[in-house]
Amino acid sequence: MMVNPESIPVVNAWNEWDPLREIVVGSATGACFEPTEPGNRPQVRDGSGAPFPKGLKPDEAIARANEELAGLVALLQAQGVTVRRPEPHDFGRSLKTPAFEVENQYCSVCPRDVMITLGNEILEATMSRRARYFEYEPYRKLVYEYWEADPRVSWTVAPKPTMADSMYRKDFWDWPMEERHARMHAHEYCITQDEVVFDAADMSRFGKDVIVQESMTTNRAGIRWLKRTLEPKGFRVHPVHFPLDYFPSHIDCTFVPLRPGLVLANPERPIREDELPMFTENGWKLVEAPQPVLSNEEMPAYCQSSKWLSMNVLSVSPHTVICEEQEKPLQDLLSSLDFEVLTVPFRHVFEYGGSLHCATWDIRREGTREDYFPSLPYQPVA
Ligand code: DAV
Repeated sequence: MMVNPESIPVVNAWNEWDPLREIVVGSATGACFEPTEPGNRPQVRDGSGAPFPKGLKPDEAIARANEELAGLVALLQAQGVTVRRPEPHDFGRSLKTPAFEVENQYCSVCPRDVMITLGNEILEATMSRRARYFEYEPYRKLVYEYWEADPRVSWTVAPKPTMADSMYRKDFWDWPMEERHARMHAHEYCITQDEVVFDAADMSRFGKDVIVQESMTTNRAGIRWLKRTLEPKGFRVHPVHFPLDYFPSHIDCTFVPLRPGLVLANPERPIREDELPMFTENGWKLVEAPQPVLSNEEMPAYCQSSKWLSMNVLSVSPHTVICEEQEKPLQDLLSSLDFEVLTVPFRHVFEYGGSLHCATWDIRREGTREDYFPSLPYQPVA
């Protein structure tokens, strides 16, 4: 295979902000409601206590989300970005493994949750929920294509956990709020520490450094696996925590880097005090996101994510950010920070748990691995 060694590798993304060349945008086709399982207890948001729907999403809900996803595709293409889409997948099919059964799967709206590009490597996460066990499948054809196209591309699949009952802390969902507050520094959530568990969306890339949030979807064993897998390849992996988030899942509504030296931070979820100096002592500034336009109560009834989907923005370059169309306060803040702000309607995608960052997986950005944290204490592999 002939590859120009001077060219950007087919898979190349070292951070969240370098100029974007190629990206995967999710699809709502075939999506189902997420089933209740030990790692997830979906609830209808209207407070009615109505049972959460099961099975395939209605055609209209899928069409509305697909229309907005198509709008994002068009916007990215107009910016000169190559856009790829997942393969169709039968999410309505039940799963049965030696350790668990689940009545249906979920969707391919949020490739970010399962797939991550770390430099020239594609990494498939373990995932943390039964209904998402096979969620890598809609992306495998693309992975093979990229892997075949350029010998500089590597591909790693994390060990699949059993997702047996023993992997979960069953009573987690019933803890009263006072107990959650009391336990907030223990960082014990619905998954135990017995197996390696992580979702890709708990990671955020800063060149040589990758931060990983400990959460309902990523445990300490998962972070140890990431450290031991990535550090020999020249990355440094840093666990991070946001103690006031009692239901943490995925870092991209909490701590969002926009360009070298600047992070968009969730004002209700400050980073743990001892984890802040890594940023401040290396010249990084945290700017607080404004309150979202919708309150948690006003989010779509079947959406399981918080109002902070507002800050789930997608960077096209260190100067250009895509923001949800109605999030005017955030758009104004970004403009005041000298970003060109592009907007796209995306409210109907919220029902699937994500916004612009969640619904994408960047394959290729310009740039190389940089060290944005030159003054870091030595951290041996844990
Ligand atoms: O704030 O609810 C949602 C992230 C979804 N992938 C939140 C995090």
